Amino acid sequence: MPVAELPSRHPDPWRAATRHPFLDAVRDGTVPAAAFDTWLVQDARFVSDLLAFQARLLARAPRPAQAVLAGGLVALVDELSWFEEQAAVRGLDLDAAVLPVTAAYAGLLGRLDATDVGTALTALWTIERTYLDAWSAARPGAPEYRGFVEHWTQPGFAGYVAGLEAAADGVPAADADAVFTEVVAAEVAFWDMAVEAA
Ligand code: HMH
Repeated sequence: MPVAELPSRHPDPWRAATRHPFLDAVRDGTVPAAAFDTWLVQDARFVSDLLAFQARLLARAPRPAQAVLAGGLVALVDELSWFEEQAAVRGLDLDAAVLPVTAAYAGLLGRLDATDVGTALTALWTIERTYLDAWSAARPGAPEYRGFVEHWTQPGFAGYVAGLEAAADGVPAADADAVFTEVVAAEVAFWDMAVEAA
């Protein structure tokens, strides 16, 4: 089954992860700055965890998946620099305590190391496709958050997600539905954290 079929196989979890009240509030400008900042600091931590996971995945990836994974690693390093700039502008401490939802997501990434490579690639595609669709729903974004919405809806990001899709489709996954729903649930919990921080 192509991974692109997964969202329509699990429409309710998919909608919960990609049409979340947090993104509605980013679009409408009703998200409190403190809640956004809490989310931003945790997301920087997630990206750091994702970079480490993806580096481990590259080490065991089949030849056709290597280029997209390596390109994604460079993009994640740049993303961490971008988070540091945003944190400096907003006066945020990126070394703040890791919240339980962020630690739980890191645990999921760690468990993916022990899965077959097709399952791990399906998970990575799900992580990025969820994020792309969620931010796309926040377009154009309230003026104070527009830069973030534009950052996470750039054409280059969509192209990267398409490359991950091809990589995931190139390797069979033991249980694509199970890993898809587990990742989507982690994404919902991550957005919920931002709303709870309000
Ligand atoms: C929670 N999921 C979450 N944060 C991100 N930055 C991405 C996906 C995309 O890398």
